[in-house]
Amino acid sequence: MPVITGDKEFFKGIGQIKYEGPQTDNPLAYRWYDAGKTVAGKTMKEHLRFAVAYWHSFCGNGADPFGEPTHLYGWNEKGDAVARAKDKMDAAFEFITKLDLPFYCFHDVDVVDYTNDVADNEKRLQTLTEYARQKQAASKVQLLWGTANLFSNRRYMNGAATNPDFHVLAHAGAQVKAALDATIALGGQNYVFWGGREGYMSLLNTNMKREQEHLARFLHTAKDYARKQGFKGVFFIEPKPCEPTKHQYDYDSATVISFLRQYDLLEDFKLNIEVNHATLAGHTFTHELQVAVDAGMLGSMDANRGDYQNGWDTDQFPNNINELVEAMLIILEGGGFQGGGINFDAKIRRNSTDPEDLFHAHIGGIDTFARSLLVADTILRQSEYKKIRADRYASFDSGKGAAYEKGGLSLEDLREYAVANGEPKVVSGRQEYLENLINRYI
Ligand code: XUL
Ligand code: CO
Repeated sequence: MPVITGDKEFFKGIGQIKYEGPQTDNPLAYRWYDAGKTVAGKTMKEHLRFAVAYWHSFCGNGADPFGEPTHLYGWNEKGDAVARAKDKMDAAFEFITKLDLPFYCFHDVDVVDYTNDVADNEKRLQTLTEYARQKQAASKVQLLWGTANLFSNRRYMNGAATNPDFHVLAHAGAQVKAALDATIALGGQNYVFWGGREGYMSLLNTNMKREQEHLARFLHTAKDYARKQGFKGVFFIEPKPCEPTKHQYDYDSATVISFLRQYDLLEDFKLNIEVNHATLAGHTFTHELQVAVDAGMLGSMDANRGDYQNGWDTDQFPNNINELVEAMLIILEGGGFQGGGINFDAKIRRNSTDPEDLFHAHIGGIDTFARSLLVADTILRQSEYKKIRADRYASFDSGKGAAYEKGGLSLEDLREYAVANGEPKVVSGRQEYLENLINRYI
């Protein structure tokens, strides 16, 4: 049931979004997302764990570096900072409950405006945390993860945890403490670190080794505090190679995993993989997912898509069924998310100005994921997809190949085998066959 506060309805004329099936003509209904439907042993709701991102949907206003706001929705307009923040939260919970989604995610500064006064900010966030607690109780919506925005304030222009000035780092610590307190008070299931300013613009003024050591120390300090407060959730690092900083330390999945290993953080931290960050790193989204799954580190996902013709983080809503089927294959085979879910870190375009556009964007993304889940599950159950890949490695399943895998062959043994068996056969990788197989099941 939608949660609407008093006579304040922000999305007038839009009721509860329901599953109506693929045949419906209703653009404000789900065609594929049937929350209670069981797929591969779990409901769709349990697999996908959708979350709405507070920052894009309730703080973004359509402004870009060249133009003023275009999204004039009427929340966050009247009264002081706390009154405006409550208004915005009313809008958020109305929206999330109309979509019937289980989760939301926020940065501290999304919830309520921050000033430069640490104690004032803490007070404001506590007030809104209490308000959110009531909203959560009334709606059953939960917090998937919280985070602190350590990149917008000008004090972070040279980094937060990696700032060369300890005084700035201390402010980052204060902010993370308050954001952790809020996350814990709201029963948040996870906590995210995205290091948009943790990196460098020029090595000429940067001691990279020292900055990375400071980053690790900061993560340990934050983690120790949260554990002391009883936080049982997972910490996520969200890799991104650049933007806003020229080079960011959390470059991609592989880089982050080796950083966590080097600094003894593997036990508490996993990855939050974002589609458009993967492509900025020169990878496919599926590459980043597979690296995370193979390391047992797939925590969560920030869902969006980039633009094929330009090179920045456009954060568009996901709508590509082929790409998401390939992603869902990896997620399903990998056993799903560890702690996290699918957070729509995506924004409607500057010229999508109707409140309804926010619904169309989310419904489209949700349905594309739900449909991809169904297709991926069918491929895994009914097709020869897994067998074809397994068969490619069959020469390692027995005989000398198996002995080699176990470490039982020397370089001389390899030479002997090569000489005894002559030239290997030419064997196809069958890529086009597999691509067609995916399309066949869509
Ligand atoms: C920025 C980004 C962030 C993080 C949270 O590219 O993805 O919104 O998800 O700080
Ligand atoms: Co993100």
